[in-house]
Amino acid sequence: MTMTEHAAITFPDGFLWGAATAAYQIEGAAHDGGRGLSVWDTFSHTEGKVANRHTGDIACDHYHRVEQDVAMMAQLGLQSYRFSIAWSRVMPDGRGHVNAEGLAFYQRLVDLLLAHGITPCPTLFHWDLPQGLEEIGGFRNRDTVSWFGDYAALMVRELGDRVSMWSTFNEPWCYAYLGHAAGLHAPGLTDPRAAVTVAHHELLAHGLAVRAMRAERDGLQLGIVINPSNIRSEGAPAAPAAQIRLIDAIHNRWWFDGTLRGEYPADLLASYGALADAIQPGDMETIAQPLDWMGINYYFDILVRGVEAGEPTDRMGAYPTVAGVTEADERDEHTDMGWPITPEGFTELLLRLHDEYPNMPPIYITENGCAYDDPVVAGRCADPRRIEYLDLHLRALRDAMRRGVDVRGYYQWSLMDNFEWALGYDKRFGLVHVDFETLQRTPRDSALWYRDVITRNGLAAGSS
Ligand code: IFM
Repeated sequence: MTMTEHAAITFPDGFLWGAATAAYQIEGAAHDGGRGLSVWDTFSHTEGKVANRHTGDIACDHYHRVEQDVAMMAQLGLQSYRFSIAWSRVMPDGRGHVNAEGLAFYQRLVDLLLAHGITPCPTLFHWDLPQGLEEIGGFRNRDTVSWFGDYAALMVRELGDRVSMWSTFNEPWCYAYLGHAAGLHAPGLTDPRAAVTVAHHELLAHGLAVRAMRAERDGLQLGIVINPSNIRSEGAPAAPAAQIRLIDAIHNRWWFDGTLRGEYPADLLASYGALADAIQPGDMETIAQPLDWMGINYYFDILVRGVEAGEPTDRMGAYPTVAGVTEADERDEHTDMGWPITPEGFTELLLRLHDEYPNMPPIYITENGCAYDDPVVAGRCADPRRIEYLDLHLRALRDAMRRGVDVRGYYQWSLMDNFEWALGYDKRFGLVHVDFETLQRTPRDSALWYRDVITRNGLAAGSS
């Protein structure tokens, strides 16, 4: 990235500023407090699945340091905190027995947040399915849909008096396709039909949970978190347009068409054929429950190219039925994840969603951020690349809002460095640096910069 001068910008009054995390990535205490195992415990303890044999056994030890962590959030000026609830901490087997100690942890977290004036925003499912459910088919098993509904209702009964803003699923595309088609995430399957079944059952579970939560309590603000991307051809040979459209259907349209229109993209259903045989009459009505908000996670545009004759396409394993394309070559400028930096795509994506889905509810940006491994030197961690990334993306977001997109808040990913799934602890997304030997937290320069953004409700001139 090159340094550019920018004008000061302000966000609308009441715009909500926060940061996000997820249970398996930060909590640790995998065997404490009556928690049951999840698919990520199994996966991370399976040889060869996670870089450096890292696991979430300890992670950031947030479970034992929750008081200190919430105090840190308050010092950083966060107005809201997005976290996820570990299903297996509150229902160790995913159904039946409820673990009071697990519930008490989330009650304490919520009470601490409220005591500091921070709005809680829990997600019910951020990929850590109870292992007990996986053993009877996980989300491939249609029964898991109603067990998810029971869990959602339980959480509203327990926390609904203090928490109004909830999301059901985080990035259901990742769980379905990275977990069941590409085999890169838990539970590690490479079975396209399983992936499509899970993609459908996740949305069905979302719809059922929304109904169950509303039946428990009025006035909740319910949403789902999707991770859409622009799909672009870059480099030679160009990717065929029909294949780009198919990737777009799998990655983007399935989720928005399903939840907002009550239908799946016809082109994708045609391509899937019998792979999509889990869909039953009446399911789409359940899926298309009215929503109070939509969560959008945006990191980068997906860049693909056509394949040369004989070149393998196995890197597109997360997109069943797509053929003849592969990931484009890495750009020179990228984050530690290898991801390109495409803030202009953020504006374009939000405008597209606004145009194509007239019934889109108000949007919250529920994740945006980047991995850069800048070290702590003499107690300070200077991370100018993260500040520039965030600055550029906030400007792109404000641009989309000025052009009519209704966005009510923004959560940076992530509050602190954490377990980056199959890549372990080396990819650092945090505003706060975590030393995984001592578990010491050190707010980076970006955390102090973000605190100032929140205070001024905008960006200063020339800050990137
Ligand atoms: O760490 C993940 C998070 O769990 C879901 N969204 C993307 C982040 C960065 O990869």
